[in-house]
Amino acid sequence: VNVLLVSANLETKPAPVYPLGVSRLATALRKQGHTVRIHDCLVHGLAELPRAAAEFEPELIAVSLRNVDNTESQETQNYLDGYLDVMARLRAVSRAPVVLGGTAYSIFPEILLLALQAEFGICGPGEEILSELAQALERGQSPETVPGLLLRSGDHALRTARRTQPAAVAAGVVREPELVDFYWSQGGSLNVQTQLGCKHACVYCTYPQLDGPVCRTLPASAAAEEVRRLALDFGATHVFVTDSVFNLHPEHAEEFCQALIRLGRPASWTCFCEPGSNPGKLPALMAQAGCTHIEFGTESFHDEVLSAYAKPFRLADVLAWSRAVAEAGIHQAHFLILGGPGETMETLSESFRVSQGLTPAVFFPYLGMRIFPNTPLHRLAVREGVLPADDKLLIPRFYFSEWTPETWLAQQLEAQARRDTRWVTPEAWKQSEAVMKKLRGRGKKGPLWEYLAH
Ligand code: B12
Ligand code: SF4
Repeated sequence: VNVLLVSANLETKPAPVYPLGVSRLATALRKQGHTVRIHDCLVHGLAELPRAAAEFEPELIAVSLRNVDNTESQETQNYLDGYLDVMARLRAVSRAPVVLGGTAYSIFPEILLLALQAEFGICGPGEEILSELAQALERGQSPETVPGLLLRSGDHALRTARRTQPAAVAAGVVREPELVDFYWSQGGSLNVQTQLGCKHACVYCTYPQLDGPVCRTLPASAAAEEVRRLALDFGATHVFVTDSVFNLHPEHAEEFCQALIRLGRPASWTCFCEPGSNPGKLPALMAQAGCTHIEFGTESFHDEVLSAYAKPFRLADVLAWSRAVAEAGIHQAHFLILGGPGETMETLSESFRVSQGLTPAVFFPYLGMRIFPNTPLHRLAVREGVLPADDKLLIPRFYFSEWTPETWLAQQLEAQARRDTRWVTPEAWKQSEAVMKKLRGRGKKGPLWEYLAH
């Protein structure tokens, strides 16, 4: 069938992000013989969407919803209105059924299916289920025969049979040259995925819901080959590894690095790491394989808070990783969530104090913890009576520890950012946009946050 794939994401901060999920879906659908057209609202324009949809005459429209909101309590940005707009433009010109997917959708499946009045929805990695849906439509079979689908019937969402196997991550994703040109010239990287899933259960995190708790890996050599193709085919010199936790399985991470080294280190790269078990030789190997930037989901520099957040590591691990990464010559940024469960005035000032010893490093603090449905944090907030049980959470809600109220916390952070400019508040990050633009104009690639560390 003719499938129109729409990337609805218009966000360009911190950088425009190549819609890798959409390319994965297109690759899977084309393999099955379907005709696919991609409309990326950022690249091709929202205004152009109706003309594209009318011209192509799709029999199925698949809309990818990436972000719900920016997870920031101070300058909250919500993307729902944009998604309603996309749906209205599509409905104005096409009667084709609409299937929703993507990370935003997967966090709020029923609510978004009904709010956007789509016909179908698919949670998590969508390659297999979307292909099965397209095939069912082609054969005139009922979509109800496709396991893992959410169907809208009036104002109700119904689930088809459960799928027994978690989706795998397949090799050989084909990128769209037109999109690559846009994202490579406008942003700081192209992207690659080497694995899916996370076995941990940090209190606030949606990732185990999005990708599943079981880790599925791409063979390391195939993942490295994708990096080589990005460099060869598109001239990419920097790649973002999108894995939730690149070093979740250190052996796989090592194999990926070794494969890149064998290929002659085709590009430099950034990834997310957990400062978990002993770093050993991994940071040095990563540097040798071209890794230049690591973003740590550290969240706090205090053991009691790390424990309350259910993080799978402690401060000693963070310090060991920080040292090892600095020695390997890799830039490091630590993302922190201030004021979540267990935070007190003492733990906060201790976090500020400990951060002084981490050099060179940049700190990106979030104030309060965004509460997402079906997370341990959601249950805690309801139990503590700070969130009504019937709050659907689509409008962002943030958890603040009773010991560190929001206004007080914001003042503390501002003071800390004045003392140590490596603490990049959302405001400072915004102010640095002009500098970033200048650097990008000079052809600098990568996340560029190391320029904020002075
Ligand atoms: C890597 C990443 C980043 C990197 C991206 C770097 C790069 N160059 O690629 C960086 C650090 C820049 C980033 C930034 C942001 N991110 Co981010 N990011 C991720 C992460 C870890 C992986 C995303 C990814 O690429 N996955 C790999 C691709 C292949 O998978 P995918 O896109 O999800 O697509 C699959 C499925 O979703 C599905 N699918 C997708 N579309 C569709 C459509 C249909 C119809 C179907 C059926 C299926 C389907 O099938 C696809 C193939 O398997 C996710 C968390 C996660 N585990 O998913 C968060 C995540 C997507 N990010 C999120 C957010 C909020 C942001 C920011 C807004 C944060 C901020 N305040 O700056 C920005 C926005 C950036 C932008 N321009 O849009 C949220 C989005 C949900 C939400 N809470 O709103 C997530 C889920 C994390 C979270 N907090 O819960 N991010
Ligand atoms: S380790 Fe990272 S991806 Fe895994 S549950 Fe914790 S925050 Fe989420």
